[in-house]
Amino acid sequence: MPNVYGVPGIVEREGMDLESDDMRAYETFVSDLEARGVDVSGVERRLRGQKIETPSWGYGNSGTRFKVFPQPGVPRDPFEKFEDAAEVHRLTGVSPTVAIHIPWDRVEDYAELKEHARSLGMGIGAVNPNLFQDEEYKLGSVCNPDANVRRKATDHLLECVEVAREVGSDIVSLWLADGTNYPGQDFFIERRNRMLECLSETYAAMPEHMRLLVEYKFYEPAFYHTDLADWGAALGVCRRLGERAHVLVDLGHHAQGVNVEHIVALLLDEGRLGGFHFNNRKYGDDDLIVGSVNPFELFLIYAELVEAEEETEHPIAYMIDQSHNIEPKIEAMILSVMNLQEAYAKALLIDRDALRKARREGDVLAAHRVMLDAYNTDVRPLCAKAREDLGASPDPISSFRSSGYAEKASRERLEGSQAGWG
Ligand SMILES: [Mn+2]
Repeated sequence: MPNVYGVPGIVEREGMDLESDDMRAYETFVSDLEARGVDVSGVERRLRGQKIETPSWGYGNSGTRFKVFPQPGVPRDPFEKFEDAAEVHRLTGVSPTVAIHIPWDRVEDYAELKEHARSLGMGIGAVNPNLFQDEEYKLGSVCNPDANVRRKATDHLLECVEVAREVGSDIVSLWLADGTNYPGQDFFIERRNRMLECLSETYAAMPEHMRLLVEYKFYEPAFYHTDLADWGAALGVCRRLGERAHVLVDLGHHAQGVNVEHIVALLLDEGRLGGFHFNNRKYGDDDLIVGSVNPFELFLIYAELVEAEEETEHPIAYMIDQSHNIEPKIEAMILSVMNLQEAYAKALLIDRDALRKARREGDVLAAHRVMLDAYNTDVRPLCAKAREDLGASPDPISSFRSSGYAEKASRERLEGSQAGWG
């Protein structure tokens, strides 16, 4: 068994003693990294500074088109979703904010929700409008041929700007389900102009500190064309709106084989990378736990981010967007955050000087091996140490399992409902 820092070969014990074997094992691990030229304290500092936002909808019941499997202890209202999220933050130390979804998280008094979050040591993050669930949106929301429907959609966007203002959030994060199902159904360009008109009105209503994140997705629910199908379409719209409109990359929203890390690099270079929706996929928009199917891709995305993130003018919003249909939700969220910590840690270990040299010299495999050296390093001890230093848990899943939180929630929360669809 690994010890509390996950250093292999040391037996795990009750009542860890950081002065003795655990700490000595970690020091050996650190000197090995330092011998490779790694600035370990710098890596530890950046790991402690990482921030991952979890989504309120990731704590509610969810399902596929075919079935929602309810889970015991699921939150009954937005307040309880924040309690679950606070548990994830307590154990990981890096997830202090929660994205909310309107109307799923609509409450009478947003100041009360904000205060509730604050009392848990949490904050409210991105506000996500819902432009896909009402009858009127059958032919789209902001792209709909009917001006009355577009008015309704725009009013909802304006409501979300207002909610963001009330809860002290600086992000409205937009995903459109708009598209067409059949060739000839509607005008591509007219639809785009309708969208630009609605989004311009929304953008103009945002206070100076607020940003609009524009998410794209190549298909679904529309199956012939999608109005914001890819990063280029999203970037074009952002450019038309203004400096505070940025592209959001959801890892599950590309066709098979698309090089997502390349998209990340391009958006960084354009100064328009606004944020991420982390998840993982095998086939479609599967919304599985980030890093579960393709951890190497996640590492390569972070490899592009680590150099750029300290120089970007605006902070990049790192958010999880997942649907935990069969797995326990809080544990799934904890594991997701840990996977993101590990991907980030590995990317921080990349020997940038060696990489630059190999690239300049055209040494193809030397450059590739620099990446493999970082990727193949077991960074769990570093991440455990960072969590420990933040006052969180070195071993969050075990801590959660022994805390009794899930059992208590199952006993006390009866008749929790699903996140909002089905
Ligand atoms: Mn998303």
